[in-house]
Amino acid sequence: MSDPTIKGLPPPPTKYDGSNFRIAIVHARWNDAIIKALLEGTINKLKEQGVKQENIVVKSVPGSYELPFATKQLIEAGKTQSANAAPSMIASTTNLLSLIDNTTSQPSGDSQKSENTNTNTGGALTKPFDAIISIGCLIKGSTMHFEYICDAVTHGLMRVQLDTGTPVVFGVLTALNDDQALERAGIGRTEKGKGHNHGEDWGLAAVELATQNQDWVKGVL
Ligand code: RBF
Repeated sequence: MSDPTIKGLPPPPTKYDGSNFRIAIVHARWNDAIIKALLEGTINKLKEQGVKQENIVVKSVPGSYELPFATKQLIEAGKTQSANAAPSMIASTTNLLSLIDNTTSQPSGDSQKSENTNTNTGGALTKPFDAIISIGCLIKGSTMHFEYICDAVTHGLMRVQLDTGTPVVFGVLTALNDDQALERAGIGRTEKGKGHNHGEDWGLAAVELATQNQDWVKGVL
């Protein structure tokens, strides 16, 4: 019998509903096989919690060092996109009101139909991101590079979430060797087995934080 372990993330206290969330994922491309597995685990878990494919935006950067900047820019881009989409929503509301007005005065014509076109492409949400998951895999080499990048990325991502108010999930593996990284991506090749894909935990964390933050920003506890 294998030893029981106290480590790891227990199941969430409640089943969260991600169906109305817009989630961004930004991943580094260094250590590609590991990143691919982590990305798959993350997306699978997001979908399992109801997040729709069209509301998951995936972007990539070369390495983990680029993650804090890209994470911040994506959060800001989501907010800008949302603000730009707002006028067309106001316009459609106005059109709806004029439709009500017109029921008493004149029949609706073709011109109104064209004004009511939904500019929200493919039904995907255009609101700001509810959470963002930053994925990378750092593997220690023979120089101090690893230590410096780990430190910078960790602090950078923490700063981004505190500065922007958008939850940032820390999806960065900091492994001392290849096997540690492979096992944490669920594709281990050692006798201990394949390990656990931590991307799944990151998908869960994103929906949980997005749900809780929705209340917190409204002053609801
Ligand atoms: N990026 C990673 O995401 N994981 C790594 O393990 C990694 N190791 C690196 C090792 C060296 C010696 C160098 C020069 C870069 C490494 N990078 C790694 C890339 C780094 O995050 C970044 O993309 C580049 O430094 C360009 O800013």
